[in-house]
Amino acid sequence: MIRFSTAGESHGEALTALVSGLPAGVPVDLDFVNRELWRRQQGYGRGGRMKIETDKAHVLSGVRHGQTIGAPIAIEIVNRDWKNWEEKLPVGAGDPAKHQAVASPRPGHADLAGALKYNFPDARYVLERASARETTSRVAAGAFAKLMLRTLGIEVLSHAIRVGRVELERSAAWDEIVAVNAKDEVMLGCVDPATEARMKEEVEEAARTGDTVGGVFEVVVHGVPAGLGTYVNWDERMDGLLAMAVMSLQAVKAVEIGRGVVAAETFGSRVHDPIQYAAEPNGQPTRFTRPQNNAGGIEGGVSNGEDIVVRGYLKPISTLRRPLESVRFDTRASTSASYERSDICVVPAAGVAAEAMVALTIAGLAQQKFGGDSALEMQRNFAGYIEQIRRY
Ligand code: EPS
Repeated sequence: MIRFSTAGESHGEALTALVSGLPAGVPVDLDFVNRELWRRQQGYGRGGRMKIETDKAHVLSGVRHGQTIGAPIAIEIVNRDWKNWEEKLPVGAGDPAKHQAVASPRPGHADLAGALKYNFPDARYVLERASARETTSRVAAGAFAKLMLRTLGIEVLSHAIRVGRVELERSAAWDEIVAVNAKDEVMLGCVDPATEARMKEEVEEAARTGDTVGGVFEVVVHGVPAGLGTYVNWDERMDGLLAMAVMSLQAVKAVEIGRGVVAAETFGSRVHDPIQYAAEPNGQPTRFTRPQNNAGGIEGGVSNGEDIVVRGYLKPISTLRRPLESVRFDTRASTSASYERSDICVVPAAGVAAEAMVALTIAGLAQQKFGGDSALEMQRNFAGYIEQIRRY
């Protein structure tokens, strides 16, 4: 089983991730891991914090001579901002006068619910852990899941479908998604330049008015064979597992598999993907194919061999430069919500974090199905199954 957990606070010394269950012998490309961390920091509308941080993975265990050794992988990503917080957030008792209270909770953030739950006098410790900075750890862990999936020829990428009112009004081909993610300058991660320019205007409007803007990202998994996940038990269905993985990301408020939302408004005859059996034009062997992929590659909680498509719907970031009404924790007096700094739009960054969650989920299902303590054993089991499908 692949397991992972994260620890760390937004302004603490470091963020960490612990990943276990990957087979031994997976080649580890640290430049790839660090590029994933870089990608999470990009996008038009990111906040001031991204100018301070250059997230880099410091691998402490589980990797030797450039390969996994089957042992738990511990990763540390140092917070450069820590030097400004050492006295404000000490591990020891420190000087209470230096505590930097978050005096009035932000509507939409975990501030109020968290302070009530953990009995904190203000929201400082809440935001330290609730912050989306935690997704740095998830991206580091997800990069290792991607490296394992790569040995099976499976890839995971994302792109932006919507920013505020602006939507990509066509589907994106896999090659376009690869190309937009290969860029060294990230705008909003949309495959269509004209749509991306309009998305940028949406962010600019939010920036001008002290506001924030949400949107929709789409994660695509390419190269997954039919048969991962199962319908036999509710908690083993791939769509349910992916929904939880993506919904657990900060600011994600809805998850869609394939065209699930449109499907609810459409007749069945127009939604379901007809089944064909043909050779592909590129000379691939004859196989079951679909002229469209509204199901997003999953039927009955099982992958069906098409690309897996998961969309995440992001609410706008809850820290506003023109804050909403709130109440002081200490006096209960009406005031504005706290503001230090904030992102305006995080759609492409959230897409990268969702890729990590999807990669970890798919890697877990692949590990369950194909098993293997070494990459060699897993690849052999995988190849045997692919051959079985081919001969079906
Ligand atoms: C984030 C770092 C944070 C925020 C953001 C995500 O940095 P700071 O709080 O120091 O500005 O930019 O966090 C939130 C959106 C949030 O609500 O807390 C990051 O690295 O992604």
